Amino acid sequence: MAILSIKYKFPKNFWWGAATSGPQTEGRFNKKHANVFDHWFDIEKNAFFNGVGPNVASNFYNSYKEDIKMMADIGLNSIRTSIQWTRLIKDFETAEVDTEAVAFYNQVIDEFLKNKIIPVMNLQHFDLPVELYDKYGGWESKHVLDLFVLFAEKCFALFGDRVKHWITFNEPMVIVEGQYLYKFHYPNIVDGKKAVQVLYNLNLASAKVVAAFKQSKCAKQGGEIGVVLNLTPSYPRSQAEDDIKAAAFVEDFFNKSFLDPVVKGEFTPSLVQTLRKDGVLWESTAEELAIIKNNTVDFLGVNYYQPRRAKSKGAVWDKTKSWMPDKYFDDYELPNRRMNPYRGWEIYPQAMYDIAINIRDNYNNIHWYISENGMGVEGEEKYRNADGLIEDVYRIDFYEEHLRYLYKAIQDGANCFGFHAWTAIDCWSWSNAYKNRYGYIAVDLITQIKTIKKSGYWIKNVAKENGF
Ligand code: BGP
Repeated sequence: MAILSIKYKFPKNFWWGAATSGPQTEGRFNKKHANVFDHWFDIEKNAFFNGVGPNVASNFYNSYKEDIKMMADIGLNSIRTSIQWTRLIKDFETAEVDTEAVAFYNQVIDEFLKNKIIPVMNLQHFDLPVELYDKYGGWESKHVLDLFVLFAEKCFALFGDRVKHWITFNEPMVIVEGQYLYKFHYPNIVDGKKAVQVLYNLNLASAKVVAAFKQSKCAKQGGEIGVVLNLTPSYPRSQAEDDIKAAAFVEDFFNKSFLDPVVKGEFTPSLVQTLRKDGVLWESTAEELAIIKNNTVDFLGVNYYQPRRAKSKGAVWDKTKSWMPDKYFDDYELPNRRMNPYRGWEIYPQAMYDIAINIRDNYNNIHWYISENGMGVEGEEKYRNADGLIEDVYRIDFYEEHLRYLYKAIQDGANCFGFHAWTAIDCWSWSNAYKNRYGYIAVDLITQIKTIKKSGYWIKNVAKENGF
């Protein structure tokens, strides 16, 4: 028998895991409040692929024991999910908890530990309680930031004895883009000035949660807190000066706007300058900026799916239009780019290396991990073979290609401690619902029967060998 040698061996204790979130898995069973997506589904079912909403999701509320066991069966040693604000908290103003929800999350955490899986708990994954939007304007309101801190403190106190890795926000920039710029999160507002204020407020919220965490027993016992950012590098169309300038703005606005404050405690000077010149800079106080300065994160999670490419503005920006970041760039489509046609995203594994080297060279080589990477594919049933196995070799290839670049970056000194796939078990994907499947494990929506795909057996081996 041929002995396969391991060509890409990863550092000791590497995290081989996967990410998901409460609102995308649990289902709304026994949940007393609605988040913005629950509410959007309640009022506009057609906004969701095939009219499928978050009510059942992948039924994790009822099947968490079996689901976690399956995650352990495919060798995963760490899982990120989220605690839903709309489930845990009964009264948002006082942070009085719902006791059934506390029992649920306790059982989930204990189940992870029993299965030797490190639980990584995120506090916010696009699931703002809708009543806080209706009452106060959600993230536009600094009062809501303080209510979020109360919720976070409850989580640290209740679960911090067992959960040692916390995340303040998943992809805060996507909240800005989805809710305030490009209409893919309820309430689908288009308002550049508000977007900029929310961008600032989310940074402040994250820093305030970090400050609260530092006071917690969990932090004193060695627990850590981070944030998950979607760092999609911005490549210019060409080396022409105006293309480089356009890409630099995209980098400032979509990446550095969070990366700089969370790691360095300060906003990017060139971004501040542009926003001030345009009269849209956020309102801030010296006290708030000091909170941001003094409460940077312990570690970073990086979600990477696709690169962003930018070119200089083709048409002159209409000055009568209200402010949008798009004033400074046009999106650029690379000719003959490799595509994932189902999701409409370019595939560009090399970016893994670029992200890692940027963190190494410009962000103090902070320790970080890939917190999401994955390939969403529609109609995977057609890949099911006679034995009932979905042969998702395209997913295995996708992961191996990305991991090779990550490996090279680690060889070159990147401080990366793990790789989380999106996702372990096919889950509900916002307005795309169950269109594209991402999991190592398939879910049948009618029966809720779950089966391991070929990629699930692949990752099991990778985790066992700590490489491939
Ligand atoms: C990330 C989100 C996830 C997940 C993933 C897949 O941006 O953090 O929640 O949804 O993208 O993307 P999509 O669901 O849009 O296909």
